[in-house]
Amino acid sequence: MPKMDDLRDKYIDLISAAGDEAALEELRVQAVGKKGEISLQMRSLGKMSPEERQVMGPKLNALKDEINAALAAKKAALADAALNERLKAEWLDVTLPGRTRRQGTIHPVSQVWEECTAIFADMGFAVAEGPQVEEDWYNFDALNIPGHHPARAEMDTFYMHRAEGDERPPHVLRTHTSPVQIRSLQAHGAPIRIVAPGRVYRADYDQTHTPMFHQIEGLAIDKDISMANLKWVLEEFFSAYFGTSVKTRFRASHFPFTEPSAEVDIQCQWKDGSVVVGEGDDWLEVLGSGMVHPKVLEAGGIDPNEWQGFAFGMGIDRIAMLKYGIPDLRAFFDSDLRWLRNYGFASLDVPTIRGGLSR
Ligand code: 2NL
Repeated sequence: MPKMDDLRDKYIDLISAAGDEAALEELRVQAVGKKGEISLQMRSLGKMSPEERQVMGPKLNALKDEINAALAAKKAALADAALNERLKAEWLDVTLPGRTRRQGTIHPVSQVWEECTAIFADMGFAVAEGPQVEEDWYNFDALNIPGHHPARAEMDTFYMHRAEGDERPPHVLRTHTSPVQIRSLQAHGAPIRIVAPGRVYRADYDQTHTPMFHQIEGLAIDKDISMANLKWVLEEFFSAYFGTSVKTRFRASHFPFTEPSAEVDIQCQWKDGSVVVGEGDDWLEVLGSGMVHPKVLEAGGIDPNEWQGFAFGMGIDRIAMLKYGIPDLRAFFDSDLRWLRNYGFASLDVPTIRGGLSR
């Protein structure tokens, strides 16, 4: 039988060197488990003389207690060390400043789009929308635009590719939102009062034209709608939109889809290179309009002997440029958005949280 002190020293050393809980458990089984070294010795007490047993019994019990205590102490020490490791690894400096969040903003064109539809909605116009890829019948024929009209040339209009043998009617990227209004007429009939805002496409690109731009068209059909109603609606609209009363000037014009037709100018003044609306005695052309052509009413399934009304079309981007003094249309769509702050829109690179870190 190994000497008790040797046994004690062996296990106390092993326990103190144990690297983790698993090693500690192994030592526990080895020392004081059912078949452990100390348990075996306890079992051998029965073979001892009573005198021997009286000495060895308490000694073995004390040793067992000491080893159990050492195991528990080491276990606690290991748990402490593990917690310290975690605390060291997972510390968090809650006093660090927050990360700067860049705040987005509505695009000025979207904002103007909404402003316009809201103003017309207040006057009783419903909002209509439709496809951007449109049958050429809806985009041109229904609007009394003849096949030979220059607007229908591939120079000016984006035609969708058609595979050989595709017999479907030609499709174009709509060049105005008028087809939406034809579809609304067909679907709902007269009377009708709608605006059709949306994206439109023409093959054109310079300081005042982009191949995609935005338009809002209006249509009011009833028994007795007149040019006078058109004039009131437009003056009401411009005054609401520019926030000041704006004089309008109607000039006789020509569109295939209206008769008579008028181009509409708004009162403005040039002040060192930029334009101010609602002042002065200069004029700025902003929209086209007229009484809907009988052929167009017919295309919409409406009897022109029974119904009549006005229509108008206006560029959203253009009146956004006017309101916010933006000189180049391309800035809306081609540039990144940092320029926006020049026009009073919070731009994407302006930190909006005070005290945030600058990058
Ligand atoms: C312009 C000209 C215009 C219309 C658009 C229209 C729509 C239907 C029937 C008749 Cl469904 N007309 N729209 C009418 C006149 C002019 O736009 O220069 N826009 C910027």
